[in-house]
Amino acid sequence: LWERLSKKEANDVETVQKSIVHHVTTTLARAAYNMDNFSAYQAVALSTRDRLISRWNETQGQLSKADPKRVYYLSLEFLLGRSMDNALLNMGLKGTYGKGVEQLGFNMEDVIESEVDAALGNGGLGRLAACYMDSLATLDYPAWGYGLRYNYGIFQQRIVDGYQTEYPDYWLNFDNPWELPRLDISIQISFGGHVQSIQDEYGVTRHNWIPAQSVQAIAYDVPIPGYDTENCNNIRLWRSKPTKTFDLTSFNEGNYEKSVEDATNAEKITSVLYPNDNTMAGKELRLKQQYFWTAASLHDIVRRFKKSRREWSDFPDQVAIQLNDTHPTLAIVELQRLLVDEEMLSWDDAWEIVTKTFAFTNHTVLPEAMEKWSVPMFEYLLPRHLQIIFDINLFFLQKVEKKFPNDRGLLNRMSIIEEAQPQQIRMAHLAVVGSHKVNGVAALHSNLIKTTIFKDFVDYYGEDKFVNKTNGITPRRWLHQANPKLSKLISDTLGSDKWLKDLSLLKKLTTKIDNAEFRKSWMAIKRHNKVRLAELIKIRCNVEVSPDALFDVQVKRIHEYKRQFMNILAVIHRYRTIKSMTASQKASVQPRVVIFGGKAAPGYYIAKLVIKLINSVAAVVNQDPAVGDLLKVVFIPDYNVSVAEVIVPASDISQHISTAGTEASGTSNMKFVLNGGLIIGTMDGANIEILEEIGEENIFIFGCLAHEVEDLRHAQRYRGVPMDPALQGVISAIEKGVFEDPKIFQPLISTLTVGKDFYLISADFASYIAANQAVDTAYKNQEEWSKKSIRCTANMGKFSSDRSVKEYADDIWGIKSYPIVDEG
Ligand code: DL6
Repeated sequence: LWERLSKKEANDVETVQKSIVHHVTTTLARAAYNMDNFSAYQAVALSTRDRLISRWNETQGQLSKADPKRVYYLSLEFLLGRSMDNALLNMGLKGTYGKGVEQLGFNMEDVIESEVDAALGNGGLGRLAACYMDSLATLDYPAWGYGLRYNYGIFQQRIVDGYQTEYPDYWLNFDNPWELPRLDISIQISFGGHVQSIQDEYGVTRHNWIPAQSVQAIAYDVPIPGYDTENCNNIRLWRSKPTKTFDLTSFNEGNYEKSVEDATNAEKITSVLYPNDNTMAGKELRLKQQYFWTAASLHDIVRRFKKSRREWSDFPDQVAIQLNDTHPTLAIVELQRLLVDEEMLSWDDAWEIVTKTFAFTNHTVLPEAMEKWSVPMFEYLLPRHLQIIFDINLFFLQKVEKKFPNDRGLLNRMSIIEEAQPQQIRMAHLAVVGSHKVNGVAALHSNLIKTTIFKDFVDYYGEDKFVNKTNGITPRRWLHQANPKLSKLISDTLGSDKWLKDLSLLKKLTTKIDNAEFRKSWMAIKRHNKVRLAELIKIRCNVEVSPDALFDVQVKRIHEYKRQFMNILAVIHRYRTIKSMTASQKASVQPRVVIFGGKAAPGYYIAKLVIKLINSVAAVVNQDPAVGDLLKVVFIPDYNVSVAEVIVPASDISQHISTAGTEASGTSNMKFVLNGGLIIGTMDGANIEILEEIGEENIFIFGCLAHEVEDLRHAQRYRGVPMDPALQGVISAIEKGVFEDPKIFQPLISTLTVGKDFYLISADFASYIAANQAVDTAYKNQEEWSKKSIRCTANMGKFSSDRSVKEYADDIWGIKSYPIVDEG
């Protein structure tokens, strides 16, 4: 039906209402008068999905015919958040649906808020993938994402007695209208067993993998509409199911329980997202997930390629595959296996195709995040793949040896196999060796990887293989949707909403900086957003905060390197300072609300203690009459994309304070600044490029530089540099029991003991306190602050994910836009 709707009809309020009511009465089997917000959401979602499907079909149909080169973005995480508002916006139907829904007696905002987040990711890496999918679709690039359809997304966080507790996120409870199950697309994925080696008729040794078990991968497609275009791309998520013949033997032998148990094991593969961010869990099930996903995706990609009946040597001209971190690195090995074992190509021909096809994005230099797999475990699950990895390594090291003879140390360092007990496979090395380009995600980070973890590889391959692609964010979600009032003011001021597709146009806002009326409107919107956040804080934390105070935000995963610990220590310092003041001194204190949010990996003890400390400090500070509204501290539980959409537009200042050299890029820094929030941060990740764009007078920078870190660590370890005196005072207060039983926090405090302060909290503490004071002083001058705020937004053009994906497309993937013609 929808296929045949003309554009005019599709945009007609009455037609929209009919389709909503149709879904209520048929798909949902409810009476139209008996709708609550949630069923209204379901019906609107189903109606929206009809239109998405029509675009999806048109796009994929036209692309199948034209068969341009496509990019496949392999990511174990897609942190999409809510879909409805975004889908309506991108398809240009927001106004029509808004009217239709209101006329049916519902408030569109309530309907939108009934949607649960699709939270199939941990943090920055997964959200980046979601932003990139939005930009790829918007720029008409032929692109598909591939990932896993977890039954459980990132856990839900509740705070009980100040501690984080985790609850399962069974997000599929009410069906997911944003996915299209493709039950007919089923791929068999095998594990275990052994390898048979035989000589073929030409005397060539062929390897035959005889697996021990197999499961099915079932496809679920998530349409991704571009903004202001007919194009609709796809994310294909795989779900594991038992094969039809799954363990029929056990069943036939009367061992019913065993056959059911094995079936459950098959389902387990895509059951849950691993909740670690920047740490490696090393679990067998995780390796199974990675192989299951990469093998299913490659099978699908190869099947599509084969339809065109081209030569194998054309494969890299038709297919680009981007590895989002090392998680999908097995795809390199799987493609080599398919080409050599199944398509009978020679090793060298196959390897040339493989290395021209793949490119790899590195997202971290933290040693604990580097993926390694134990050789025995790997061999048990993937015996043939292990052989291939050893062969890739052998041929690679032979070439290294040829270029740099007699350097055993170098061979050891570069080897894909680490000689430990047991041996380990270094996935990052495999990803570098199997890709034609390797990129970091911000300028500093891309330089760091060249001088640290991949230094030997740069010496071997040369500089050209290692490039930078600074991250970006989609302005559609992170300004237009999250901050509708600011978006409207910008469009009204610039005379159009073209900036949503060309963020550099924001620059023209600078001409308005001296316009007092404009600044007033600008700041009124910020205040409106702060009122909204204050309401959320009241509901979630039961704390009243004043929207007139300075809102200071740190929301991100809780990690030692991100230094939420340093933030709360500085808050304690502020608290003690206020307590020591006379009434007249207090009168000049800038009131501040310090807002934290973020999840800690469930097994990350120290990170969880940081959450506890924040909540213990909040409990004391928030009810201390000597402090009143001068300082409030809140920890907003269960931070996710939807909560971020409320927090980001409401911040005055946000904290991006990682130890220099540890945060690869950061992307929330970009979101805050785009929304006119100033930032306080270290010279780390994308902070540096933000500074370059907005000017050093509009950002609060402190702390040591990346190249100073090693010396500082060395000095504190071997020269016993004493702890910063202000920090010492703060620690003493905790130890005296000002915030609950000090024994609780002892493990946390001992991370600061001289010689152990790996993240250099003590070294940076004085400059951090000074930077926070500078924020207070600057905020008091609201005129100047509003100018800074406008300058921030105006200069953020570079950080659109449209710019990022275009760079990837031009410099790495070699793909072109393919606009879909509206034949409706
Ligand atoms: O590139 C996206 C994002 C960066 O902005 C963060 O700085 C970085 O920490 C994050 N890295 C990871 C790596 N984890 N793994 N696996 O999430 O990537």
